[in-house]
Amino acid sequence: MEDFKLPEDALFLGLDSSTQSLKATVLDSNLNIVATELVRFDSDLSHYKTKDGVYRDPSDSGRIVSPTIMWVEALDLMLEKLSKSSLNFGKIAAISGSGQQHGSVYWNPGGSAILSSLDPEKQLVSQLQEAFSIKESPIWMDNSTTAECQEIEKAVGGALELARITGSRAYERFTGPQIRRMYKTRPDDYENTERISLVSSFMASILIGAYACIDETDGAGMNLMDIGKRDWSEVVLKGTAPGLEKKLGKLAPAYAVAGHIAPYFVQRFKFNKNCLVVQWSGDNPNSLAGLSLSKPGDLAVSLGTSDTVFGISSHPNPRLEGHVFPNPVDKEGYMIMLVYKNGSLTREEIRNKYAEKSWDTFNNYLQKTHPLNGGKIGFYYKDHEILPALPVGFHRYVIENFSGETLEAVKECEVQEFDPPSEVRALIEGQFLSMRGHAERFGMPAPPNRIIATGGASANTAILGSLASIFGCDIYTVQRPDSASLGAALRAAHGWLCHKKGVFVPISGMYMGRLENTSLGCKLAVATGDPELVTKYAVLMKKRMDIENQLIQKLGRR
Ligand code: ADP
Ligand code: XUL
Repeated sequence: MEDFKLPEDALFLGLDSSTQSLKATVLDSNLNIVATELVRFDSDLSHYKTKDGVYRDPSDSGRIVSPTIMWVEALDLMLEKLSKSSLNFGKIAAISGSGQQHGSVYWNPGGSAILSSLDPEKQLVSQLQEAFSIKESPIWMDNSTTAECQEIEKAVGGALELARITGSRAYERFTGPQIRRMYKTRPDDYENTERISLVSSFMASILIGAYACIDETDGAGMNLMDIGKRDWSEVVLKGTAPGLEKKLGKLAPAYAVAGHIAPYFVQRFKFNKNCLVVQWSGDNPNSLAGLSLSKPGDLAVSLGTSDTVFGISSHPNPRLEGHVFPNPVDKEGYMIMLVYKNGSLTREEIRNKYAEKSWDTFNNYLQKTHPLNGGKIGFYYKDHEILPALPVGFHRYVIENFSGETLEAVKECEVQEFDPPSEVRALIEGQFLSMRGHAERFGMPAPPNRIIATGGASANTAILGSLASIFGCDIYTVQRPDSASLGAALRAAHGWLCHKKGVFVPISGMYMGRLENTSLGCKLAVATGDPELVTKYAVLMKKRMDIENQLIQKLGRR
């Protein structure tokens, strides 16, 4: 135990550059939260005129981007906010971070020189304006690269082969297809790109004043890395774009040190010059760390802008559905994950349309309607969905004669709309039935030992109640719903320790035997529901998956 002790007055900073905001969590050496901070893109940086942190192409091309420089200005603002609090930057021993996965940044040939000569008298935003070869970063919500996905899959021998190599078949939002699209549609800009970063390695690059490596975990969200070798896959790079390896730089494990903090931050904010920057990683991998997910029977459900379901596995089996990434805090292990695009923003849309724009009314509707919703089920896609790949549209059905016992003699009938309370229940039940159906199909534990819920909507216990009834297990939450920045702070401490020891040390050593006395401790939020209801939900889930298959046949993109 003693071996894993962190220096008594040291602090560890975790940042999370997510879709809608930049968040910060600071942990002390006992792994307790001592400070948090938030910069919201839409409201705190309203001059960028983003909606939900993004620009959506009105032409229905599926192109969704964010202004790269906005993420830089968010860092300026975050550090200013933190410096006005009582936080002592000089005590921060290490920083790490989390970035929305898949989003990419394109540096022009001057980028590296700008990074290494930042003037502490000026804000970052004014100095990095000219550092990028394209000014708008494609992000995880983008859906414009179906042709490139097909081309890459074809080049490597099919979707399953690509999944076997990289952990996922080609997905529109993954960085490889995005890069291929840039190479095809903007060849000069591609040529003029010196380096490509992910959101995670981009933010780390600013902090170290040089290009940071892409970490192996977030790197697996690109459709470019061989997950077995944890290195770029030659065959996939070749099928994506020429000259790519040089632009990507090297990969590094998530627990490695990216570098010391740049002199800019030492001079401007009084950071200690020995402060380490530990590799940044993706938001879902950081949440896995922050939720201290270490048992194969446990699942995490993140209800953020996207909804994700993830767990750990030692021998994953990549399939046509779902993703496999290296575990960011375990040298040999993997994380497995399902991702939905229609998460919180779709819940907000239904809340605004049917529940007086109020979570209280939304919850009231959820509580006053009956589980199984009298056989009313809905598919709500405000944005093109990923799982399964279906276009924008709402589809509602009533399952006639549905008792929950059997699917014999039942028949679905498509309808235009439900009453408002039933809309709310159909949305929530639909989202969680889909998660349960796909999780079981992907080989995730069924039922899970427990679910740890996180993300903005995990603050809502009415929503968590439905999650418990549908999955048939207890639902836990951590102290705060932003587990990604918490996980990043924990990984900062982990990376610091690995660096000090000169070898990889298991992260659990840092909190073993005292998890509940730290801010990582989970608490029970909702207990398992009625087992009879769980069985009935299994029947409804089967029906839902059947209808989903019909929708895929009718409307699916590929
Ligand atoms: P991200 O990290 O992806 O930017 P967050 O995890 O911060 O997103 O989640 C933000 C979302 O949380 C908001 O879009 C909002 O809809 C949702 N949210 C916040 N509070 C509640 C609540 N009480 N009930 C349901 N959803 C909520
Ligand atoms: C994961 C995914 C999203 C983003 C944004 O594959 O696309 O969860 O990480 O949160």
